[in-house]
Formats: sequence, C-alpha cells, structure tokens
Amino acid sequence: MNLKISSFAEYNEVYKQSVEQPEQFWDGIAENFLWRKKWDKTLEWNFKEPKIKWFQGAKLNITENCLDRHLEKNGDTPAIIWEPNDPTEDHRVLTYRQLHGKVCQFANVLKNNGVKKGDRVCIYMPMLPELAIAVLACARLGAIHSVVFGGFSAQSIADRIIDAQCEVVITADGSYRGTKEVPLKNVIDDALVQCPSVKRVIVLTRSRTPVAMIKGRDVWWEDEVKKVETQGNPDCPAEEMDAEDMLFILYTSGSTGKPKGVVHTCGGYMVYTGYTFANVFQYNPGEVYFCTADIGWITGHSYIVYGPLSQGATTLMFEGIPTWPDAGRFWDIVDKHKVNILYTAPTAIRSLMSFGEEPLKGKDLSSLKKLGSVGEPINEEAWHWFDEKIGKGNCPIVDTWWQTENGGLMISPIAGITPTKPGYATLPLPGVQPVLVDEQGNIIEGNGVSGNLCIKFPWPGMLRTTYGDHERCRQTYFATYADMYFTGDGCLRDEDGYYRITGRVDDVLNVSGHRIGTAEVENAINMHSTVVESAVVGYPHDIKGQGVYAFVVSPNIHDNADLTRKDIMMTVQRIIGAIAKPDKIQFVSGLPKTRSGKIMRRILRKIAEGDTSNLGDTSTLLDPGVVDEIKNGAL
Ligand code: 6R9
Repeated sequence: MNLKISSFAEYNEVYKQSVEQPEQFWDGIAENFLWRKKWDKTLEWNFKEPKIKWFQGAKLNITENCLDRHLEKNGDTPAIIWEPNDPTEDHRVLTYRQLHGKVCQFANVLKNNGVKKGDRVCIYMPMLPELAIAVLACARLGAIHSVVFGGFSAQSIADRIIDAQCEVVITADGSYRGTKEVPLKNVIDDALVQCPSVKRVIVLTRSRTPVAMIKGRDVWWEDEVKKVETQGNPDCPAEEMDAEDMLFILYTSGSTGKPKGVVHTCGGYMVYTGYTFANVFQYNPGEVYFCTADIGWITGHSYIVYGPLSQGATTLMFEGIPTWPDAGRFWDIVDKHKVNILYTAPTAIRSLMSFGEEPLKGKDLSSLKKLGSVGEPINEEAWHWFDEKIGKGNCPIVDTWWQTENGGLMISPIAGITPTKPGYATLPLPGVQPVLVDEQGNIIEGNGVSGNLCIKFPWPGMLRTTYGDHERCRQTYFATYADMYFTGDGCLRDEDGYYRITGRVDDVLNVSGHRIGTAEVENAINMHSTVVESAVVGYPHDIKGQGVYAFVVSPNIHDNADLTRKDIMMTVQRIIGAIAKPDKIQFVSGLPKTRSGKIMRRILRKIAEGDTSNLGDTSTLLDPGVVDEIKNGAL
C-alpha cells in the first residue's frame, strides 16, 4: 500500500478503511518500512490495563530505517543541515552516508563506555548535529535515550536521571542561545551530586566554557571518538530489536506530581512518525524541511529526527533563537537554505509578528511551499499573518494537534489536500478515532458539539506505559473514561465535522508551547522559605499563549515584596528551570477554599484573566472575604 495520500477523496477512502479494518490498514503501511523479521500479530490491546502491542514478533532497528536503507540510492543526499546560533559561523551539512558513519562511530564510543541494549542514557545537549547523532547511536545499540531539554534545571535533570536510573549522561561543555551561554556541564555536575547511578559522562566541546572533568567519570566526546578511530572499527551493526522493545523515554508534565516518563517503543513509533511525516507535510524528495522545535521536546524527536530521517528527507536543525541577531533570523535561514517546509509554533509566530514587517524586507521566501504549526492553539490573527506574510497566500498551513504521549500527529490537515480553516486542526489522520465525551463519559455524537477529547482505538505511535509506574499511566490516561485514552484537551467539532482544540481542561498550562503542570510550579514556589502555600493558574498572554499567575501566601516577607518575588522566581528556576518562572506573583493573605479545603481554582482563574464581573457562587467558601481582597489586589 502506498504511503502517501494524494487527494482529498483518497483521504476519505483511506480514513474509512483505517477505521473499518485497522489491522489490515496498518499492515499495508508498515510494509513500507525495513524489518528484519515481519510481525506475527498486528495488534493486541485493551485500554483497561492498558496493554497495547503493535507488530508483535517483528524485529527491526529504527536506525536501519533512518540511515542504512537510504545509503544505496541516497547516500549523498543531505540528511541534516545544521544552522549555528551565530550566523557568521559556518553551517554544516551531513549526508546520509556521513550521518550513518558518525552514528556508527558514536555507537562504538558508547559501547566502549559500557552502554548496552536496555540501558538508559540521559542526553542534555545543545541543538547540534551531535545531539541527533547521540540519539541515533543509542537507538542503534538498543539503549533507551531520555533527552532532557537544555532549559531544565539541575534538580529537574536529577529527578529524571533517578527515575530512569540512567548510568550514562551525554552533554556538552556549554550551549549558545542568542547572546547567552548556558553552562550545560556545570548544570549536569550539580544534578549528579544526587545521582549515584551515573558512572560515565561524555562531554562534547561546543563553547569551551571551563568545566570540571572528574577523573574516572567524565570523558571528552572527541577523545573517545579518536579512540574508536584508532581501533579501526568504523561500522557498528545495529542491535536487533523487538517491535515492542523500548526506544525512548521522554518526561512530560501532567496535572499532578512530578513529570512522568512517557515510553515509546521501536516498531509502532517508527511506522507512525514516518507515515504521518510523509503525509501531513507531503514531503517530496529534494525538499528542505525545517522544524524549529528543540530535540528536547517530542516534536524534535518525531519531526526533526525519526520521522524525516525514516523518509530520507533533508532535515534542518537550528541551534539559536528566532530573535537573535534580529527578528529576521528564521527568514534568513529560509532564504539561505531555500527551505520548502517550515514547521513552527504559534508562540514564535506571535513573537515575530510583533516586530512588524521590517525583518521580512529583502528576504526571499519564495522557496516555501508548506507551513506547519504545533504546540498550542493558533489564534486566527497569527494564522493569517503566517499565511499572508510568510506563505504569501500560496502555502497550505497544517495546524497539527498531538501530544508527547501520542508519538506523532493525530488531528491535522494533509498539506494541500485537506481544506483548512484558521484555528482548526481539521480532521483526524488515518487510524485515529477521536471522540468527544461529556463529564459523565457519554460519547457526544453528531456535529456542532464540544466536549473532552478522547481517542477510542489504539494507533501505533501511542505511549505504552509511564516508566517504572504502569499504574500511573492507567490512572492518568485510561481511568477518567472507560475504554478510552483521555487527552486532557477540550475540543469542539463544528458543523462540518472539523476539530478545533480549545485547550487543556486539566491543571496543565501551555506556556510558549511548553507543557507545565500547575502542581509542579506550586511545589517549587512552596519550597521558598517564606511561602506557606500557593496556587498557580494560567492567564491569556499575547505572545506566550498562556502566562503563569501565582497567588502566594507568604506572611513574613523578607526585605520587601519585590525582592521576595524575585527570590521566589529564582526558587522556581532552581527547582524546575527558567521556563516555569511565574509571570505574575500576587501576595495574598489566604486562598479561596471550600469547606473541605479544596482551592477554588475557577475563581482564581477568572481573577487572573481580569474577569471579575461574575465569579459565580462563592457562598460555599470557607472565608468568602478573601475573594474581595484577592480581586482588589489583582495584578
Ligand atoms: C506536540 C506537543 C501537548 C499539548 C496538547 C494541547 C497542546 C499541541 C496543538 C495543541 C491546539 C494544536 N497542543 N498541539 N493545541 N492546537 N495544534 O506539543 O506535545 O508538549 O506534549 O503538548 O499541547 O493542549 O495536549 P506536548
């Protein structure tokens, strides 16, 4: 069966088949990939435990799909184009042959350092080709990677390393972001004070920031590569993996507790990311594809590394930020590398939009053919600006809805094929069966309705478990509604059956496209010495989509309120990372609570939004007076 859909009529037909005969459908799609041994059984599942097994009995290695199988015909095709933070520094191009060589070489480095199938490896690196190489080298050996985004704090890294019991860490001395230098290795050193499981740290040279290299534990990437070169073993045979063996762990925030390690497995994830990449972006050979995400997030895993490479695409990696040296950076990259497909986030679009059209002057964007958006709802203004100013009215926009737990795109237009509507993720991709449910769990049929978004049938890219705690996986995703995967998102289905994601219905915030749990931020704030308790809610923010608003009870402020606010920010930065710092901190004498002690977030959300006209029924509150005080002190 052909991987790529080529018309809307074909989409409708394929979709129907994918629902009526899902196993046959995915059998046909999976034929397009390289397997060492085919599967005995396509699917076995129940959402009760949950237990989800795709392509059981099949053997493969995802890196043979992403690298080896392209060598014969496309060995000289650029696999990765890397654009540095500083535009005056040279860019780099790695062909499939070169990337294959480097992955094998680094896999041998890992082997020399004791890494074997099933081991967990933490990766904390800048956006360099070596990050992709490290990820693929782990996959080549069957080691399970756990990439941690470069913006997370030492404490967050330690939590993740401890949870996964990683024995090896791969990092760099430092990374560049605009004019800032981030001392990655120092952050790792702080984290490792708490992590006795780590036996080896491999450090890549990037910024040459002075770093502590601990004897017996820390080694330089470059030295280790040299050793492999002198050993003269350039090749590294790929480990044979079972379709359901773990490929990676990626931590993500939920509404309670610490981030969970979402687990993806080899076979289904490969098929799902490859299939969705080829279709949604309608990738054609020779096209240059630029996804602006960081590999530290799921978008980078699935749509910078695995999806594009399994399809033999040319994927562009960018080290820097959209606004340095100026707000024309993305457009310079598009012009310089003749980018055909640009996949970015609404927060970046809104931020660049705010600079007006000046940064676009003199930039040739005529190579662009397709545009994509991901991470949060895209407002109509940003959608139209993207369409008109960047796509010049000629590029279809794919607004792709999906989550870390999904592995790949779920509800999305197919570029140039699905008629689009601003603000709508449009229709489910083949194999995806979305349903809207009411609070009682009843499925809401028909169109022109809204509810909580669930998926009622498995797809190959879905999470299998949360690392080390299967019960938590069941509880979080499969217990709210019987026999359904609950996304945590609210959604409406319009008269045409088109889906529009309206945002999270749980206590998860989406700040600049990053998922942040309110409970996590509260825990961090509560660690500050003067804080008694706190409540965190989101509020609409022009650029970030959502901002973080913290109501904090801190009766004994040290120095003054402003300094204490800064101290609290620093505490959050230490505990989670700069991405979770509150935008606003309001000191209050108490929080609005019900008689049973539950914080009434509904009221706090309204106050944070600046909508205090109708706070609803406050009579059930323990101390209704506190609401007026909070209302009057709102920032
Ligand atoms: C891929 C990714 C997932 C949450 C998800 C939803 C929001 C993502 C969206 C979108 C509206 C879109 N989200 N894409 N909301 N329209 N096109 O972002 O994964 O970091 O796990 O976040 O992001 O709320 O539940 P992740």
